[in-house]
Amino acid sequence: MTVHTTACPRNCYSTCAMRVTVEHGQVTAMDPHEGNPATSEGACLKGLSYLERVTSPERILHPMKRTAAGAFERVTWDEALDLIAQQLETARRQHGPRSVFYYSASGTKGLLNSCGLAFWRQFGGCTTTYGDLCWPAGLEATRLTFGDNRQSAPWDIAEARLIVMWGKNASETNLHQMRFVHQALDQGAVLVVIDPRRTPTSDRAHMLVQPRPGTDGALALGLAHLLIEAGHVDLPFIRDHVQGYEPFAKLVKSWTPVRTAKVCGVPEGQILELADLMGQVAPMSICAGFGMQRYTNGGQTMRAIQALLPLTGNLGKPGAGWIYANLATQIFGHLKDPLDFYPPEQPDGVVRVSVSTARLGVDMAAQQDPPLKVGWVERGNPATQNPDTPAVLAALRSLDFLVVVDERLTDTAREAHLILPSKSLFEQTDVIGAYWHAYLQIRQKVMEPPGEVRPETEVYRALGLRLGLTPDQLAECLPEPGDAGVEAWLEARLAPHGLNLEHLRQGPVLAPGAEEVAFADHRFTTPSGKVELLSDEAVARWGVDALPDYHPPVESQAAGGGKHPLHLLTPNTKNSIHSQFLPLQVIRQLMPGPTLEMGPEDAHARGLKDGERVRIFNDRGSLVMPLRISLGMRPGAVAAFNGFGAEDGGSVNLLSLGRETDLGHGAGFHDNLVEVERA
Ligand SMILES: Nc1nc2c(c(=O)[nH]1)N[C@H]1C(S)=C(S)[C@@H](COP(=O)(O)OP(=O)(O)OC[C@H]3O[C@@H](n4cnc5c(=O)[nH]c(N)nc54)[C@H](O)[C@@H]3O)O[C@H]1N2
Ligand SMILES: Nc1nc2c(c(=O)[nH]1)N[C@H]1C(S)=C(S)[C@@H](COP(=O)(O)OP(=O)(O)OC[C@H]3O[C@@H](n4cnc5c(=O)[nH]c(N)nc54)[C@H](O)[C@@H]3O)O[C@H]1N2
Ligand SMILES: [Mo]
Repeated sequence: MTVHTTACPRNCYSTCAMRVTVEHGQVTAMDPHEGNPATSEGACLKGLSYLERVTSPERILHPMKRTAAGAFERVTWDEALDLIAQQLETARRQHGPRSVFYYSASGTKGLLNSCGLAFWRQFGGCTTTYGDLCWPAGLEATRLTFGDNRQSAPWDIAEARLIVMWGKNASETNLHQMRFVHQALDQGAVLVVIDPRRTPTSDRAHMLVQPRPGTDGALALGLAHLLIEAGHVDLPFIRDHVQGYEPFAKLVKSWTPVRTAKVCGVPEGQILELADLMGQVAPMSICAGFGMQRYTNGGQTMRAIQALLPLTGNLGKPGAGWIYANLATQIFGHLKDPLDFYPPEQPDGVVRVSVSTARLGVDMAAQQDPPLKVGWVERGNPATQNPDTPAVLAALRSLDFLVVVDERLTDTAREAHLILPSKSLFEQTDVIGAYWHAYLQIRQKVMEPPGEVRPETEVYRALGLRLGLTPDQLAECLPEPGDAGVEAWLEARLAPHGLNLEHLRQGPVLAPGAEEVAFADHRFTTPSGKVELLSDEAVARWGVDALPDYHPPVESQAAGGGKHPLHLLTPNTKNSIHSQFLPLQVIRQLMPGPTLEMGPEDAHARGLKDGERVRIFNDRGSLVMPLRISLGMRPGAVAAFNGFGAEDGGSVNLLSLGRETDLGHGAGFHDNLVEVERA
């Protein structure tokens, strides 16, 4: 029996440190690792379900090729690699390397992920995506306002007297954060949750504000109006550290409680009460989730919310500030700069970055000179996770040849001509960062991959040899073969930061720039050196207003009237990380399939009963699933979790359109209108 330090590499705030026990080559136990005080309770149920996930009979253990009849049959690695090499060579010869499309998303964290694109550069180039499905509107808003995505240590929120959980459902998506929230509450802090849905995060909330989806920007402007009018502003802080206060104050003059209440669909009294809390209870932490930035106005919404902190002087102090994303661990270059998500003004000449990930299907189809011929998907499941599923499927199906690297048969893998098996978190060593805490962690190889599974780096090496890459070219993009090669590759990247693998094996290590209290230095790396309520860069780069004025989201404007009057929210659940974990038995027991949540008024108006099957539809598509009537749902809004696929009838992006957010090239998933009827 051996015990190893490792960490969960899923795209999740918590990024838990763990100790795993291995007996006879199999993981038999997963325990908390005290070296990461942010996640000291240990892994969640999903984490514990790795015991099932890595040995699941559903796991793909060898290459599989689609037959003419549409089934998948096992092939050898030699057959698979020969076939891929031949397809790639044909595409490159006939259309040039940019006819190869490389798509990767957020399936796993790790420095070795960068080998993918590095390989395609050596191939001669490829076409790939820009933007991100997740958080870029908020990242860019934060950068424009504060200069950088810095945030205080996770436990600092325990010092807050007022916590505003704004569009974040931490009880499900960052459950380790709730421990520190509970500490604050136990010491008398006030918790406000702002979400159109009542979620478990509001179980101990003093106030739940349920705005009309996509109107949070207006709510923030209305709150700013009241704070300024009541004189609840920190004028010395504003004088020294804020740019644009005067024009901002002028803008919010028109955001009276009456107007704000009308736009947001929130009682006027609640807005007054919240403004009072913000004006009188300090320190205040605003913990912003990703919910309200998944709209076409999401970036400006985030800027408007951020303004409430400098107005009230809630920056750079313990228990105060903006909690959105901590990029302290992104020290290895390729993720450091949120600008990486944007199309480079000067493409590097080899890689064409021309497909918006929010518009994946439509943009793929639009590629000419050359058109896309061969696709390679790894760490992503675009057939369920990207907006506008029909366009995504059409684009994938129009390729001559599609390779998907995954550990199970996802909706995307079903579209592949060839599926390659992927490693699990226990089967290759890597180094991972996080975006809530500031710990760098090792994700350790603790067992041999099962079956014929090979890590991506080994697959690329074998493919590179077939494509005639020279030893120098292979060394340029990949580690040397085997575990020793991977470790040497990682050491070379850690060394410049004074780190090494042995150190990480002892336990999580704080990133060099980690801060206890962000912005305590009052250093804002914006063009003016101040917090920018007014941003010329926002205008120049994104063509939005210099002030975070409110504009309704494109589609939601028509809510209430018309044939599709309901907002469809498609949030995340504690039971999955997007499309991952849902198929496991242990998870199925808790969540057997998709459901649609609807408030009693909307259900009554449609004559619908709890538990019956309903059809959710708009002009883009329809889905059928059981209805769950919930007192916690705001009238006019319904919700179904994202992550389920076609087989479960829960592929929610059949109903969404690929619209980019106003800042950062994100995806406006929640700006989505539907109607619901009995199925
Ligand atoms: N268990 C679990 N944890 C996860 C993930 C997961 O899939 N499962 N995913 C990880 C990733 S990649 C991400 S991006 C994060 C996301 O973490 P969160 O931001 O917490 O999650 P979301 O579900 O996207 O959105 C949060 C809330 O926003 C609400 N919301 C929707 N529209 C609006 C609006 O207009 N205004 C307001 N105020 N609220 C709105 C939704 O109802 C939802 O409850 O979680 C990470 N952690
Ligand atoms: N409607 C709607 N859609 C959404 C969202 C929403 O709120 N609403 N949220 C969006 C957000 S925030 C995000 S982050 C995205 C997530 O979108 P994706 O990143 O595409 O989604 P995941 O389901 O996490 O998984 C990707 C795939 O990676 C595979 N994978 C895991 N580890 C590895 C590995 O080591 N190697 C390889 N090759 N594959 C691996 C998994 O098996 C899984 O099939 O979804 C977005 N989609
Ligand atoms: Mo995400």
